[in-house]
Parts: sequence; structure tokens; C-alpha cells
Amino acid sequence: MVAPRLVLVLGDQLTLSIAALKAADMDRDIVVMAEVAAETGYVAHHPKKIAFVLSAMRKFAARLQEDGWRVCYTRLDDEDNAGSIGGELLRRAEEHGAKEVLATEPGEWRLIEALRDHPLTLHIQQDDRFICSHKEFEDWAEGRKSLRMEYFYREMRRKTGLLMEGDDPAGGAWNFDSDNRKSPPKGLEGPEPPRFEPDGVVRQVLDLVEARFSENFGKLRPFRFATDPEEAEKALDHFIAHALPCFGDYQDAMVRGQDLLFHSLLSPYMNVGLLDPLEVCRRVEAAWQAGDVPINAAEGFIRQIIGWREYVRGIYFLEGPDYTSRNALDHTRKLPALYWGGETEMRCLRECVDATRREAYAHHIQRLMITGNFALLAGVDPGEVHEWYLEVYADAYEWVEAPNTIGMSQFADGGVIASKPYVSSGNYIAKMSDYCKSCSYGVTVKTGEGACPFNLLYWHFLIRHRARFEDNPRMAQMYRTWERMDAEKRDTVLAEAEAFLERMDAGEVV
Ligand code: FAD
Ligand code: DLZ
Ligand code: SF4
Repeated sequence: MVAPRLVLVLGDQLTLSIAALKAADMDRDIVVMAEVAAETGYVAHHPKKIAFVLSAMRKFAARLQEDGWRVCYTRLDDEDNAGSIGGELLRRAEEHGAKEVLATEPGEWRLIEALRDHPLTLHIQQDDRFICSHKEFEDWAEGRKSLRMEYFYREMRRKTGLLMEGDDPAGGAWNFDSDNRKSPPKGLEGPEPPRFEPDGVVRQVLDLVEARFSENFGKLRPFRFATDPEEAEKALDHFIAHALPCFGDYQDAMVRGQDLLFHSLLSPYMNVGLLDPLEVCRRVEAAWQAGDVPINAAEGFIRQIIGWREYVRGIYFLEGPDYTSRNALDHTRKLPALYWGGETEMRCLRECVDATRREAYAHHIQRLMITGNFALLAGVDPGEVHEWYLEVYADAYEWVEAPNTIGMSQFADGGVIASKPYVSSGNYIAKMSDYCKSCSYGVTVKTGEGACPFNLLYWHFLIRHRARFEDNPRMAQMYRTWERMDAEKRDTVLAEAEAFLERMDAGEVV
């Protein structure tokens, strides 16, 4: 009899057509899935993320068995759990006399390297759930002076045919972003997000997670994520019907008490494989073709997926395993306690950290222009910032989190992703949110009592990094504004920014 091969399916590879399963033989091979301490603990994940991944894994394993696969599934509390993916493969190989493993490339260098060094023979397949392969991205990047997303995105539009009219972009432009920066009018509310009641499988996982991970940052209950493809599909239907029409207009808006506004909360589902990203885009395109949503909404949404999502993955694999340790701006400050729910007077940060703690979610502008912006202005060590984002969000996997944090948000890659750092004073936050209205600080106050910290730190950042950014044409205007300020005011701004940072470092509530 031919020895069986093991077929490894990781917690973010829950797709029936995943490459390793496609390469396998149902009559011969054995699927291995394992809940292991190494994966639940490589960072202190938000309890909701662990509950989501383990619930979805258990349901996926049951589906495979129904389809006729032999599945060896290890639960986290199984007595002989080897504790790591590599260890579980060895244990199962011994049990079944297997020598070879079929696997799909993991989304993290840490695991890729562990599998590469594994004593069994591994056949690693490319993860073909993405539109752009590593090779295609390398070819696109080859010889380019700068790797801007916009040009990559156009290639993906051509490749998929999404929103194309022959060789031209539908609606006469590739990008309708200029329509997508509306300030939120008073009382703006998004639709109620869909909620999925935990069934027996999820309830069992919730108890396990509660018993083991209650020390991790984040609230486990109420838990309302979808955990199988059917539920995820319902979340997609709900988004298209209720939120997508306004997605473009209010994509950058932030409103107190509105965690989602018109965002989709589909990233956790796409990232583990419960939804196919291309299918999601085709559904959105169809809604536009049917006249149900405007072009700026459909284009804006599709760009996030076939543009940004594919692009950041390309960058992660192109740049290599050292990407997460980059620190181009030499920032060394420790992440302030307020990121872990410590008290703060800054309303914007309090709102975003609170949503993160409750829901393991914050939308893109909250991540980029509130928590990310503040960390960058304050000069926090990007390694610490990266670890925070990897820990606290339900959609966090290194291939997507690291380029967004290290590159887009913290400029720690020196400008591979962003042509200038995403920094702003309080002005931007006041324009795009209602946070400032209920803040102890005054957003229009530039110095002295009640000055908004973003106003002070913005200049502090620009002056700290003057040598690097002064000649950047997109930033020259700000340096000219600084020069026009009177000298005494400039000294006051910098001294107050320093004093603020000192108070924060000393653990005072700021
Ligand atoms: P929507 O606003 O509804 O967007 C639709 C989809 O587009 C998302 O589901 C997502 O798949 C995709 N998308 C949008 N923006 C991006 C982007 N910049 N990069 C990649 N995909 C994008 N996204 C993650 O999936 N995992 C992460 O760990 C993650 N970490 C981030 C860290 C920082 C510092 C920043 C600034 C962004 C990060 N993002 C991450 C990107 C983005 O913020 C999230 O994808 C988005 O907020 C998810 O919510 P949503 O599904 O409601 O998105
Ligand atoms: C995120 C996660 C968690 C919390 N737990 C597991 C697990 O127990 N078993 C598993 O196979 N995968 C898990 N995952 C997903 C992996 O961490 C993910 O596959 C890698 O980070 C590569 O993207
Ligand atoms: Fe944030 Fe400043 Fe507005 Fe307060 S005033 S919410 S600190 S931007």
C-alpha cells in the first residue's frame, strides 16, 4: 500500500479549494489541522481573534470530513498536543507512517522558515487565493524606481477585467478618491452590522478561550463574528445591500459610537478563506452594474481589495523576512499604556482603542490617522507598534499587517510604500470626525493650556526629521509654514511637545 501523505491546513487556509487540498488525493492522504500553543501565542492575540480562528477551523474540519476527507484534528486542550505546527506534523507522520507533507505557503516568514527546516519532506504550493503571484509582483516591481500602489492597481484591473470597458476604466477614471473624502454630517449613522449568534461549536470555543486567554487585551463577549462560509456570505450580502452605497462617500469619516460606519468588516473572513476576495469584488461590480451603488463606492471598495490588499502582500514577500525590524526614522519610544486601554484625555485615541478592545476591529482611517498617526508623531519604536497591530485585530496576519504598519503607517521602511509619512495635526481629525467636540483638549488651540497634542507633536515630528523630509515636494509647503511662524512661537511649540512626551513617558495621564 502507498504511504499516505499529510495535507497541512492552517487556521487561515480555510478554503475548500486551497492549493494543498487540490494537490492531494482524498483516497490516500490525511488532512492535518491543529490548534497549537505556538500559533495561539506567538503574540497575545485578542481573545475574539483566537475564538474566531479556532471556531472557523473546527467547522472547516467538519466540512472536510463530510466531503469524505480523513482529517486528524488536534484541539488545543488535547493531552498529546505537540504545541506547534511542526511538532504536530511529526506526531501525525509517526502515527500514520507518512513521510511527505503537502502544504500551502503560510502567510508569515516565521512559519515559512519553520516548515522549510522541517525534517519531513514538504511540498509547498503557492497560495493561489491571491490575484497576483509572487513572480508577477516581482516582474512588476523589477526596474521600477518607486513601487506606488496606483500603477499596480491598474494592472490588477486589467488582469481581472473588473470595472473595465474594453481597455478603459469604467466611468472614465481609474480612481474616484477625490469623491471619497467627505466629512461626516451631524448624526451620520451606518446600518446595524449583522450579528451571528454563537452555536454549539462556537460556545465551546468561547469557553476554552475564556479559560486560557482572559489575560490578553480585549473583550471576548459578546462574540458575533461569522465562522463559516454561509454566515460570511450573509455578512457580504448585508454589506452590499446596506453599507456599500455610502462606502465611498464616508470612507475616511469617523463618528463616535459608530465602529463600522459604512465599512464592511469582511477582512477577517477574506483573510482566513471563508470568502473569496475576487468573488467579493465581482459581487460589488454587479451591484454597480445593476445601478444599486455609485461608481465611487464600487471603485473605492474594489481598489482596497485588488489594489491595496494584493499590493501589500506583494511588498511583504518582495522585501523579505527583515521587513518587520526596519526602523528608518530611528524611533525608540515605548508604546504608551493608553494603547492597552490606559486612561487618556485624547478623545480620538480613547474611541479607537475602545473599539479595538471591544470588537478586535477599527476601520482603516482609525488605524492609520489616529492610532498610527499618534505613534508616528510620538516616535514610538515601530517594532512595538507592529506587535500591537498584530495582537489586537481579528484580521491581523503578518503578510497584511506588517506592510500596513511598518510601511504605510510608520514610514519605517523609509518610503517603500508611502511617498510621504501619514502624519497630521488635529485639524485633519477635526475635519473627518466628531471626536474633537467632546475632547478635553482644544483642536484649535495650538499652544498653551489645552493645546491638542497632535498640533504640538506634528511640528515636533517635522522638525525632528527635517533633514529627511524638507526636500520632499509633497512636504515643502509645511516647512515653509514653519519658517513663517515667529521664532518665539516655534520654540514654545517644540518645548511643549517635549514636555508632553515627558509627561506621557512618566506615566501621567495625557
Ligand atoms: P473595508 O474598509 O470595508 O475595506 C474592504 C476590504 O479592503 C478590507 O476587508 C480589506 O480586505 C481590504 N483593505 C482595505 N484597506 C486595506 C489595506 N490598507 N491593506 C490591505 N487590505 C486592505 N488589514 C488586514 O486585513 N489585516 C491587518 O492586520 C491590517 N493591519 C493594518 C494596520 C494598519 C496600521 C493599517 C493602517 C491598516 C491595516 N489593515 C489591515 C488595512 C485595513 O485597515 C483593514 O483591512 C480594514 O480596516 C479592514 O476592515 P474592513 O473589512 O471593514 O475594511
Ligand atoms: C491566528 C491563528 C491562531 C490564533 N491559532 C492557530 C492555530 O491554533 N492553528 C493554526 O493552524 N493556525 C492558527 N492561526 C493562524 C496562523 O497563525 C497563520 O496560519 C499564520 O500566522 C500564517 O499566516
Ligand atoms: Fe484628538 Fe486633538 Fe481632537 Fe482631542 S482635540 S480628539 S486629541 S485631535
